[in-house]
Amino acid sequence: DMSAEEQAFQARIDAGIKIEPKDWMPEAYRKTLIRQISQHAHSEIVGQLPEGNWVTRAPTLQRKSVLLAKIQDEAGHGLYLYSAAETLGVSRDELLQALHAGKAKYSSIFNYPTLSWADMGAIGWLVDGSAIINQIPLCRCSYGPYARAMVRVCKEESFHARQGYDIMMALARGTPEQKAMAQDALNRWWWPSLMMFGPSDAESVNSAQSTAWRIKLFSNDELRQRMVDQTVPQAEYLGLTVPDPDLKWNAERGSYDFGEIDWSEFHNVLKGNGPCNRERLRTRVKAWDDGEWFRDALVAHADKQAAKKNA
Ligand code: FAQ
Repeated sequence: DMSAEEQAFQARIDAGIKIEPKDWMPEAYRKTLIRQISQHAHSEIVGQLPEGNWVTRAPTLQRKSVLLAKIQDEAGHGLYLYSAAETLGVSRDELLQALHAGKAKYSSIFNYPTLSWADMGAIGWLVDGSAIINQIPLCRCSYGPYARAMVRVCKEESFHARQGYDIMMALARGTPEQKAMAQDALNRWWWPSLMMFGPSDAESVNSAQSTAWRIKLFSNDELRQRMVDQTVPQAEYLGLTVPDPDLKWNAERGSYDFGEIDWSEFHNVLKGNGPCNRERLRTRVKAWDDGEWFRDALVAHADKQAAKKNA
């Protein structure tokens, strides 16, 4: 049974009132948000790595500067999200330690390799496309700092998705080799992109409570369906084939039916055994260790300034 405090809290949520950092909240609500927001922050930061692989090999100066801008946006998103998590009483150092120790999750999608330039197109189109579908509703979620961070993040994500689709269009209209590269990237990124939305509703342990708290406004399967319905016509426009023999328009539902996701692959990636899990973690830990001298210098400088002021 809910306490009087919990009932009042749930009534505010049901009335669509945002919860702010200093408001009373159940410990489980705080914990759920720290979990989700920190996973989301880690995803933005680790998500820079697959694209970082192509910065020095972008085909033109224009493509390179656009890709750089996108990757820098992702750093910014990670920082807003760590700040939003900190409003819940956890420190950024604790969150990063959990990531570096391999204890914190980040999105499964960033454990796949980027083998060709076309992967920059497929990531923008499919991965940022999926991120937008998942994040637009989060702009209306119950926790104020998270909801507000999502507004700007979503605007930037739509630029990212457009740049990805623009790469796909250039390749799809290019030479047969270029078109084949685009098709290969779609083949490799399609299913992992569908996995981004999380387990099926039947398997989603956190959904019921997160929905009651208006952290989730749509279920994992609803958002995944929305992604398929939005993306299939975009693939058709490119003249590419979605790698799913079971994909079929269902006129009765007004939606596409699609094939079964390989959930064993998903769980394997979550356990740390995807193609790039170890490499991603190693790269982040090395970046943290290599930056130690700089963090130490910042603290030393701040201490010196404070000492001067107090003298
Ligand atoms: N990967 O009960 P549920 C981006 C975990 S976009 C890894 O359904 P929930 C932009 C889940 O955490 C990507 N783990 O959980 C970008 C839970 O484990 P836990 C980031 C996953 O939370 C683009 C367990 O499975 N976006 O970064 C995944 O209700 C391009 C059971 O699942 C967000 O984080 C997965 N795919 O729903 C950057 C959005 N799916 O924590 C660079 C915010 C599930 O109990 C380049 N997050 N799990 O140990 C969410 O909306 C939700 O957390 C879901 C999962 C929908 C991801």
